[in-house]
Amino acid sequence: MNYIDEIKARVAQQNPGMPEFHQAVEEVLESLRPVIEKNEEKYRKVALLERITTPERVIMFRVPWVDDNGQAHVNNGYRVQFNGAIGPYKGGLRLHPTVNLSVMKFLSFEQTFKNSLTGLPMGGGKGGSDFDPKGKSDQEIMRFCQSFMTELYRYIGEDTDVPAGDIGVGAREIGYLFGHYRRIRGSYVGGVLTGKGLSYGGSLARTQATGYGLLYLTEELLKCNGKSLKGLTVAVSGAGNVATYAIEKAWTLGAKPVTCSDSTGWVYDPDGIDVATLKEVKEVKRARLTEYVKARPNAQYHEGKGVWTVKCDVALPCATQNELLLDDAKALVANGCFCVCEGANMPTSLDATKYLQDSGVLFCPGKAANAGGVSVSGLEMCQNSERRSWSFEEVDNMLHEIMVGIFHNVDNAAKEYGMEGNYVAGANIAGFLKVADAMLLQGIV
Ligand code: NDP
Ligand code: 2IT
Repeated sequence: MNYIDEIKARVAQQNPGMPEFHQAVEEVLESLRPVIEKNEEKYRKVALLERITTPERVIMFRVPWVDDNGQAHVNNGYRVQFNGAIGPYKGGLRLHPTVNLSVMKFLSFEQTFKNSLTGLPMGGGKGGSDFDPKGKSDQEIMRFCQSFMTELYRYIGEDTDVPAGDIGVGAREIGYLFGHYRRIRGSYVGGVLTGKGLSYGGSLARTQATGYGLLYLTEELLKCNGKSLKGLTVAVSGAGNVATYAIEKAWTLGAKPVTCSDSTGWVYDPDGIDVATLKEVKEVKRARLTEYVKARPNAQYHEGKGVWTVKCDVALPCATQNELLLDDAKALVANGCFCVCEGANMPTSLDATKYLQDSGVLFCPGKAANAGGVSVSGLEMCQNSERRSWSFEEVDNMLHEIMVGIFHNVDNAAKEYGMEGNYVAGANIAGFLKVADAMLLQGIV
């Protein structure tokens, strides 16, 4: 059997019942065929693919907490430290009822290649819990975060593993996590978390970074394909951190974002999504999107799925994994969509990705397109080590430069391996080569 098929079988056998992890590994390994063919003997000898598909460490722990009525609850806590070859493990924490070991492994595996693409010295990690923050009071969120950190603190550190936000973890949660870490460590280690508040070591532009970065990369991709964002209609899914700032930057770059969605429904606003209303509903009130349409009489609210049935030129999935399936891809193509860039991690299923690529849609995978968030996290770490802070404009300019750089790195890797325009292959190959090189140089570890 060839090396790639052997590893795919190995991953399937060793990780039963983990479909998201299998999906992520499949996507990466399939892209690597030409690279592995060239180097098979060298990689086999040092079990490189076995090691790169096996996390260095998986930490699982109990998270007990007490609700406002005095009732105790228990959730599962995770941190997967997937690959530390090029820097301290780095990646977000997700709080969502769908979190399980498969989701944690897929996210930390993807993060390894994403972080490599940023050009910054960061390894891949991810963590979180199946705790559902919806409907919880601030006090309940705080107690949960403190209990979670009581276990996690032993495994993290500014040179070891640096968590940040992801779904369900924003400024409020990072604040509670940081406060508790500082208390139990008895030491102020600013660089142990990123996405911190501006008053205690956070970086300007981190909040905006993933959404803005997604648009910077999309703009560059379109430019290099003889197109421009100006005047285009954009469909966005999600209504959280990534979606909100993607919508904001789409407007700035001359496009018109017309949709957003959450886990219960989606909104079509023919006048374009109003960013101030969206922020008021989601960031301030933490309410449902039904509140958005109350403030915008021309907008329509639809229950359930369906955001990809809207006529658009560009689609930006910014909610969660496997939210853009084959039928959605068909609807997008039928409606004339010619560009899909992933703001979320693995939002597009494998068959949908193939359909989009075969239909000539410009498709950029999340590990390149949403790398702006972790890039500015890397810049936050730099500022923390230097004990200084850069202006919004300085960070935003660096973010722009990094995203343009990522696009060209990905584009060039695809060209070099004879797959021009296949940005999935380009991203996987470019991300892989740096990590693989570091692993080869560091011996069997
Ligand atoms: P948020 O928690 O801020 O927002 C998530 C959004 O997605 C919400 O609108 C949420 O709706 C919706 N959503 C979440 N889970 C589901 C689900 N199972 N089905 C339908 N809708 C869902 O998270 P972020 O914006 O930070 O993250 C969005 C995506 O971007 C994730 O894939 C994340 O991994 C990725 N990402 C995030 C980065 C960051 O810096 N934050 C960086 C790079 C990638 P509801 O509120 O109703 O649950
Ligand atoms: O998926 C991601 O890249 C993130 N959630 C951001 C991770 C980070 O460390 O900023």
